[in-house]
Amino acid sequence: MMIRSVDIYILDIPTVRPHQLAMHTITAQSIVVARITNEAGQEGWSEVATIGGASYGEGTVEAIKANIDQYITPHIIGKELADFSKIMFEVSKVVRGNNFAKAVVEEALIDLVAKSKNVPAYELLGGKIHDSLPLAWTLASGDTGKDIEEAKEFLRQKRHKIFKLKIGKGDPFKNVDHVLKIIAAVGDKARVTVDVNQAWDETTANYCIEKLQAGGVSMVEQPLPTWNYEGMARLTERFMVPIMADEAANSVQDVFQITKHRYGNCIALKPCKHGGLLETKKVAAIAEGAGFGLYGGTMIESSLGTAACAAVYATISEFEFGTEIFGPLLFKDRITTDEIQFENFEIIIPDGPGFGMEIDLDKVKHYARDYSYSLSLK
Ligand code: MUC
Ligand code: MG
Repeated sequence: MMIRSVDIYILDIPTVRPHQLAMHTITAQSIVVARITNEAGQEGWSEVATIGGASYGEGTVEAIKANIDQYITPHIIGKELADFSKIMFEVSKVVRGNNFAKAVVEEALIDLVAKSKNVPAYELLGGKIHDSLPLAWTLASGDTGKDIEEAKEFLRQKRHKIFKLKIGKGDPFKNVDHVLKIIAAVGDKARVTVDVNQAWDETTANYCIEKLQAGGVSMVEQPLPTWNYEGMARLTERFMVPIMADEAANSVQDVFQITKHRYGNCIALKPCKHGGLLETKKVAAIAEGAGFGLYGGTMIESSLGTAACAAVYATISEFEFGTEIFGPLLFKDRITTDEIQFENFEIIIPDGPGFGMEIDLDKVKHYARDYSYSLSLK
């Protein structure tokens, strides 16, 4: 069955509360949604997200859309859909980088192939190992009291017992205090990790990680800027607490170098960073071979993108740090009629055909950024 069309939409969906990272506070999350249609009119849908325009990483929703429309779509129209792996291999020969763009296209192809075979997408990825996975939540309201209340409430609801704190913004020493207060409040019932999002220099990292380690933090994510690989190696050597590479761990080749030189000792997976679900499996295999722990990361995708992450994470053997694919719980609304289920501190892997999510076209139209694109939605 041939590929007939590729439509790319940019959507902005509000969040339930402001979500504060080092470089940006999210109040509405920007996502890119892809729809790929085959000759029979069947549709595959997928989503990737970015954070804070170009402030988190180089990829922006505008660039993702422009590069797909201009440089990727022409290579896939008319191709045999079942050959999704070959299609993406051919795309990689003519488009460098652009991993987010490649990911959203590849995932829509996989959703469509799986739907046309009436099987869950994870069956095209080797089959699932997990029916559900542990789910962390990010406490990022920007206020210690609110964060503690939020953590206690989610423990009570059995929603999360792993909490990640975003501590890249503001005074590092006050932030360490903030973490220690949260550990004092919920540390006997929950694991507490921190994400610095590249905000520290090495001296600050040495000082703060010493205090965090002594205080019982169970993992430190991307403390240094991505370029400071050697600094990451020194921190990994010095501290017992695991040092996770996130923004630095993108392509298969990046991850190989990180594992080889121990620029950290665990990896946050994110299909968008790696260029799709197939590449995510390769990255996971490299990490596994090197004895690195894995974390099922998120760029804060809504239900559709989260279901795509869940499909591939379900096929990966072990997540020492659990997952953080909590996006649907942070969004005020969703663009699918199906909802992701969360139960007993875990996310349930959707089991329907494709990613198990039916699109709500009215919602896509409602949140689509450019009305001319929404008019073209059928
Ligand atoms: C990141 O850097 O990990 C993931 C969870 C969250 O709160 O922010 C994202 C990005
Ligand atoms: Mg991170």
